[in-house]
Amino acid sequence: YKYMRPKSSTFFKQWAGLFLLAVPLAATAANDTIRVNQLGYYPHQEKIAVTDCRDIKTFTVTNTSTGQTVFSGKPLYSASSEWSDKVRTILDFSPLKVPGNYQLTIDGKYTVPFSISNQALLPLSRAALKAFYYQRCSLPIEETYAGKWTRPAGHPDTQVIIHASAASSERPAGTVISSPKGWYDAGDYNKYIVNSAFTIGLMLSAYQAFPEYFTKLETNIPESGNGIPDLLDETYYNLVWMLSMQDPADGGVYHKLTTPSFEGFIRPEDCKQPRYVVQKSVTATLDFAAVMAQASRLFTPYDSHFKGFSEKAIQAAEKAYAWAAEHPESYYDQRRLNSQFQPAISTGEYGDRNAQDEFFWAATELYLSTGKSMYLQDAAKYAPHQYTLPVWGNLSALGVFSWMQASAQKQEAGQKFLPGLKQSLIHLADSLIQGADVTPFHAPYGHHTQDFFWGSLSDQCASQGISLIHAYLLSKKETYLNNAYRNMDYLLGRNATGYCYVTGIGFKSPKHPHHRLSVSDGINEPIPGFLVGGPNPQPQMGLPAFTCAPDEAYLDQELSYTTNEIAINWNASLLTFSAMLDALASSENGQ
Ligand code: G3I
Ligand code: 9MR
Repeated sequence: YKYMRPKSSTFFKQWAGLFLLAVPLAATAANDTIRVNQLGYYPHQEKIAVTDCRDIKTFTVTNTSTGQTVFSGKPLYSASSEWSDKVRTILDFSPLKVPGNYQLTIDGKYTVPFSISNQALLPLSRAALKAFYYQRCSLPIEETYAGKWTRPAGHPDTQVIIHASAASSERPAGTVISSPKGWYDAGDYNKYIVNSAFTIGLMLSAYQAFPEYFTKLETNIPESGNGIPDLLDETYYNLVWMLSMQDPADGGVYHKLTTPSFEGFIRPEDCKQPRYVVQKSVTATLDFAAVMAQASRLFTPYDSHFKGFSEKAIQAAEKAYAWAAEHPESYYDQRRLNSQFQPAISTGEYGDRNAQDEFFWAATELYLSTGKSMYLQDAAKYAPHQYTLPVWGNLSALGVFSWMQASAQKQEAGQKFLPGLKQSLIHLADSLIQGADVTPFHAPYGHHTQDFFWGSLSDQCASQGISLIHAYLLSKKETYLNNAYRNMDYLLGRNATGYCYVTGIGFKSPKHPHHRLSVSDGINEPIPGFLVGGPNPQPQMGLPAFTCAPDEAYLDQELSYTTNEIAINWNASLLTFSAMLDALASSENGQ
């Protein structure tokens, strides 16, 4: 995972001095003595709060509308942090099951509000999906849908330059192509195929597991009310962009559409740097093939609306797959690229020198959509030996999820590898939940040093949660589902910093994400619905190193891209995690 940083940037110079003066190394606020899920609990859900207070005798829960005390209890257990002398005490109020607004009080001194609701995570699913609308490129973001976060269109991307690394005889360097729409990747304004494909693939994995849920999930976007689930409309906006990233001559797909170096913290409409498409890569091309094949299948029922998209997508997918099979070693290597071509490119790399998982996912989706035996053979050939968490750099889980959703007949075709992968998923689930209920935050995530790295709230915490839900769907073992909820509670506030890590949700949430759209819009509140990367003890160039525990290594600062950026793939994890839990909860409540 290599990337290069530009040597300096004005943004960095402007802010560096100020930052050193103003920033504490670990973030804690006064009023978060008791850590709870700040959004809400389902009636049937286990309900746990955690506090650093010592020697607690009792705690009580009061209904805030009636003033009545409805529950009192004693601590369940205490556990020390693996990295500091902090002792966390676990308070269990699971017997309380009546929807309402409450307040938990410890020894009459400290209090925290929380709620119980039949649709606890519905607002999160909505906000997490809506966030993609705000990331839309080349489009004015309208007040009707965005309220105060309205903005003019930026980055038309109708004049994108073929970079020397991407030159071909039909499209020599400097040729101009049109490649509009799509989502901005993250805090930056570039568009990267690998991450886009992972993002859509994961979102579609939730859709194919719970299609009914998504027919009801409306997010007030321009397409809402057109009879198509908003999730499909939203992903379509990015799929159309992706189609334009394929070279029609040979089927290969450009790795990314990017400025040579990152833009400053300016508004989209003020961005003037030229944008390029760079080298075709095997990973981008396979990810494109996978997601087009998958979308082709899932969009078929709505083909009259999307006017032939399904056919176009499957053709594009097959052509891409053929290119990848002929160029299996065409990895994207930015350092090598820069040693050969001008201008140098220093934006996100999404580098990955192993395409086995991409081959597996693409062959899987192509087989499930076309039934052609050559794809089945390749799926078997590239099938992983083990189940791994879904992350942008390892996509095999997306193939596994699709196999698990396929018809029994198709599953039969995968009998060489599918039973082993299911077993491996269950095995992973068993190891994740092992001992979770005696840890400081009462969750599978958050008590190992390796749980904290760039983007780990998505790539570890939510990915574990999603995997546990799939293990539950496979086995119907309640404990997997229960532990998935625990990771969600961690994301939403029951953790070492007390942050609910999603912008605009909860009483203590990130206010200064590394997000050019949020920083440059002149509005105080960040755009809502985004999951931040989260605690990450790896030092960031130019910032003081963290001296706190890894689970506290988080800064709510615009500069801190290693802990406080937002990204489409992270929001895909958030949405998938939240939507699957909410869909299961609504079926449990008979709604
Ligand atoms: O170090 C961890 C290791 O401890 C852990 O076990 C393992 C699990 O997969 O991951 C390891 O590597 C990390 C890697 O991401 C994999 O997730 C690296 O430390 C970390 O530096 C690397 O970060 C990536 C970052 O770009 C830098 O390349 C993020 O995943 C990736 O999300 C991020 O993506 C950027 C784009 O390049 C540009 N746009 C913004 C976007 C979000 O920050
Ligand atoms: O804003 C960029 C963010 O999207 C990337 O994840 C990150 C790492 O590649 O880089 C950010 O850009 C910074 C650059 O790397 C170094 N100079 C300051 C830039 C803005 O903070």
